Amino acid sequence: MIVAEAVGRVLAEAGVDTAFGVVGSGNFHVTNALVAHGVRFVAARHEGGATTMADAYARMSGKVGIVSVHQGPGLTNAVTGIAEAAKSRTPLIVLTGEATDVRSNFHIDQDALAASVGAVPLRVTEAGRAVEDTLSAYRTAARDRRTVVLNLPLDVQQELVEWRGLIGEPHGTPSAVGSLSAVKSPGTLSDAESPRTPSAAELGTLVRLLAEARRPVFVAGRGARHARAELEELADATGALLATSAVAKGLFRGNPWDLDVSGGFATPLAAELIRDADLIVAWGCALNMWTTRHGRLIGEHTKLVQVDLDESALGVHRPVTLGLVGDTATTARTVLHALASTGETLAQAGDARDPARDAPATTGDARGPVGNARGSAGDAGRGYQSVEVAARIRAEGRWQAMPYDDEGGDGLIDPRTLTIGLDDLLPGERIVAVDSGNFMGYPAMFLDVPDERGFCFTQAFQSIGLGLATAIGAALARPDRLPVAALGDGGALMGIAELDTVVRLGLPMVVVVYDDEAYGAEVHHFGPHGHPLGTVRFPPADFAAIATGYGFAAVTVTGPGDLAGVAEWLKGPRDRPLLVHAKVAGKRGSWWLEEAFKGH
Ligand SMILES: Cc1ncc(C[n+]2csc(CCOP(=O)(O)OP(=O)(O)O)c2C)c(N)n1
Ligand SMILES: [Mg+2]
Repeated sequence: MIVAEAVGRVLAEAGVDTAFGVVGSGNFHVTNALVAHGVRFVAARHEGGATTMADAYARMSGKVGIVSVHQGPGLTNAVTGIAEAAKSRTPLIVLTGEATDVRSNFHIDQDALAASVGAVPLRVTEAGRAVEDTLSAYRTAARDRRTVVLNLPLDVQQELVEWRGLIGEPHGTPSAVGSLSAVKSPGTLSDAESPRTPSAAELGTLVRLLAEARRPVFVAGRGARHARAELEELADATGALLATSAVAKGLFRGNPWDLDVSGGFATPLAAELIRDADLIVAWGCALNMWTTRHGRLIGEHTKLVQVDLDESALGVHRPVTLGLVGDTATTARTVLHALASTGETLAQAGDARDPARDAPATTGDARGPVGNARGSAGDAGRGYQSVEVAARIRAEGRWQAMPYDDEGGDGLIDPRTLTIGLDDLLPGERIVAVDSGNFMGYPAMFLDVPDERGFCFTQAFQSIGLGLATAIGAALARPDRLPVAALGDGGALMGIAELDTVVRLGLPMVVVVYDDEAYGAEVHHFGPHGHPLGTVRFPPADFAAIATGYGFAAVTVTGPGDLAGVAEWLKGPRDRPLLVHAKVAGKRGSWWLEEAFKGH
């Protein structure tokens, strides 16, 4: 077989089940080899879309993402998606043809391009190394959680290679193959393979800080999405409240101590409780300006601990009291054992009452954060886990409970009213993807998600236009959930080509367009300073007609009554996806956007 076929076969045999892409001559054979060996291939309409689909698929499935693109322009079209994946440390392989002859129209410096956005440029260098080079790329993606651009030079692709399987191939060492089985599922490295584990002294310090803390809060990030059980157990043992960064939203859903997202999307209650913490432990979380509101969510005397696999992530955004290098689940488990074996008395003085006796009645909100599989806050009374805090989380822990003045009318719906209405209508088993823009906080705050695999947030590069492709990749990873894409009108039109992919794949998706006929983020950024806004405002676009042209069903929403059309679609048969064109009121910018402007 030729090298291109061998590359596809290696990836299929390594465990890849789905690949995305746009096929040209330079990636035709490798893509067909993937298909021939049982991999599902999803043809996107733009390489940017394909890459973000693969990124979202990887994030929501826990598998290595694969995208296949043509050399030169195929790769340049993919670059924004590659940058997003690389910044998010998504295990992703970009298979790309490569025109090494400088006289080729397709020639560019693909290594420099990949490196410039933080991806790892690798290459299949010769026929005899095809299997080994491909396995090496797979390991880099899976084990090191990196986005790899695997260049397939056109001349090398055509060379003949004798297939001898993954084990026993001419240049594949047994150890190279042996370690492959350990990296099939990213994020599940065995303890022995973790690059480092915290020292006994570091662990001892964390145990002491936790034992001393009266109001500890755990903030879990992307690097803790596999560590729910361990963190909940440790939180219960130490009386900690639980929060997440935006990318890990949903991780603690159903836990009575879940504060939801820390940062710009935090409820006033979550912000207050996090600010009042005396110890914050960040688990696999960068503690960036979004998660900490530029540091304002961290109290003056709050001690800060950061646990991360990546040593270079420690203390980058905030100075930390203690930084530990290690896997979050393993570290939490070790700390829990250490606490138990040292017999630390964690119950804090002054919290000695029996909470089971005096637990307050619930607020009657049947959809509140309590009433979960883990039972109620019956153990309240330890650390920050008090009866009072439990009651406040029940009463004020969700954005829906916050009163607001509806600003809709005159053919426009208040985006909060829209989103709350959708939250009520859409089934709970959903997977939500959110694009970037002024509107983004509404779906991020008002649409509930079932768990951390119910929210896909491709926002590390802060690009608009990725939301629809994100929803497609997420939908394919979780076909059991209703996919919801929340987009602004600007981001929707930027990524519009993939509406075709949604229809072609038969995805039962709900695409919600928050249409303010503007790049609202820019309007609210510059408007208050008196700048002319003609460059960022647009005439009306008929999204319902556009979507119908692609084969969608569509509903135009100008007031709460129009949501009946969504209810009607939900009744079934859902044989066509639905686009909800919401004409939203947008006189004022959203307050989380003001946070964003401070970052510019
Ligand atoms: C690829 C890209 N281009 C431009 C921007 C700058 N930008 C940020 S938000 C935004 C407007 C988005 O408009 P829309 O999708 O309608 O959402 P809205 O802000 O109106 O809610 C723009 C142009 C960006 N972040 N990414
Ligand atoms: Mg807009």
